[in-house]
Amino acid sequence: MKIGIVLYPTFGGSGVVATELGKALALKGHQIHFITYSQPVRLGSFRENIFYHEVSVSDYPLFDFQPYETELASKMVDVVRNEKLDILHVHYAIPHASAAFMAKMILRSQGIEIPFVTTLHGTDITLVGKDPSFEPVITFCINESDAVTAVSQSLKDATYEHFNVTRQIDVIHNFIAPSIQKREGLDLVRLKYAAIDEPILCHISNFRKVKRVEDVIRIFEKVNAQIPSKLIMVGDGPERYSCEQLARKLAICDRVVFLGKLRDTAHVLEISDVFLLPSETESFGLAALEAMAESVPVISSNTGGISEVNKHSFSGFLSDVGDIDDMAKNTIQLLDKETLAQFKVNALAQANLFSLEVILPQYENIYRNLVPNS
Ligand code: GMT
Repeated sequence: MKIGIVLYPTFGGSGVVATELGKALALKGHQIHFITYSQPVRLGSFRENIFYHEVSVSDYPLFDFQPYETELASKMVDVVRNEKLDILHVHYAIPHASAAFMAKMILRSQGIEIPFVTTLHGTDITLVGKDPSFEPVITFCINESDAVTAVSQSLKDATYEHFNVTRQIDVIHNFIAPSIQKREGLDLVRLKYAAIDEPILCHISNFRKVKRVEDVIRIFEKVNAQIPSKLIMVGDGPERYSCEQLARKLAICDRVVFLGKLRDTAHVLEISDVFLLPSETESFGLAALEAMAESVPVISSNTGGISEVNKHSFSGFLSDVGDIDDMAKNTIQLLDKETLAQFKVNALAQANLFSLEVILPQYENIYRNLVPNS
């Protein structure tokens, strides 16, 4: 099948899922055409069956705001027509599903029928979607999609709750991408960050407000007071500065390392003992799944879809949003040597429920239902 994938190419979870999905489909022999404004972070080097079409936004002086959605729709029309695509799969409702609808209508006027699948990832529904000014467009483009998927049951429920959506939504969870090559000499790498008996706690995100990164620092301060440890913070975003300030104020900055944005976050997870994800809202929590796939148990909030991936008292612990005392208490409990060893095994077992082998066929079924003769 020839599939066009439209995504945000940045460090966000939706872009990671869309890119890894495309790479996995390409390995199975599908021809994949990524359409977006810059090379997706996880795309990597030359691969068979993968093509990338860049949407360039012209800088016309008359416009205060450049019309990305229009340029994207035009690019979709061009790629569908010239590459003879069978289907479009857009990740994120706005502006991708609305641009796909426009492209579909333009192509129909030229005698070409193209179905499009919309995958809802979360912030399009839970945050952006709650801004009433977006509501009519989001409702319309979800209802006009030929198939809609959501990354958790929780997100599916939220979509029905906040929008007048009449079409069926299928839940297809996030999945684990094929793992990276394990590094040699991990113990030596680990020693660069922590003493031999010091646990390493880790957080990876885009440091948006919704991630509650200051909670990460406060949880760590409490844990470190009982069990001397290290905290590795990966990523960057609007809350990074206040987080660094907080670490200084609490006089723990010699125990906290801010690494900034990294492509291969799995290398940090390999040397970590516990992953912290205290988010305000999280439709699924891909970062938690990626941690568990590296045998790292997760201390998280119990919001949104996180409880569909992190199992309380098995792969980690869940607490109410903002309950840093409970999260610190759970982390200390988890750092007991035997408990940690058991939870590491459990975390990997839990992550394996979301393997590519389980999830990929669910997307292929959706495509096949819409393009039966390909
Ligand atoms: O979490 C982010 O800030 C990025 C965001 C995105 O839209 O790219 O991630 C969302 O999609 C991921 C992939 O489906 C989910 O695993 C994340 O939970 C979700 N983020 C939120 O709901 C905050």
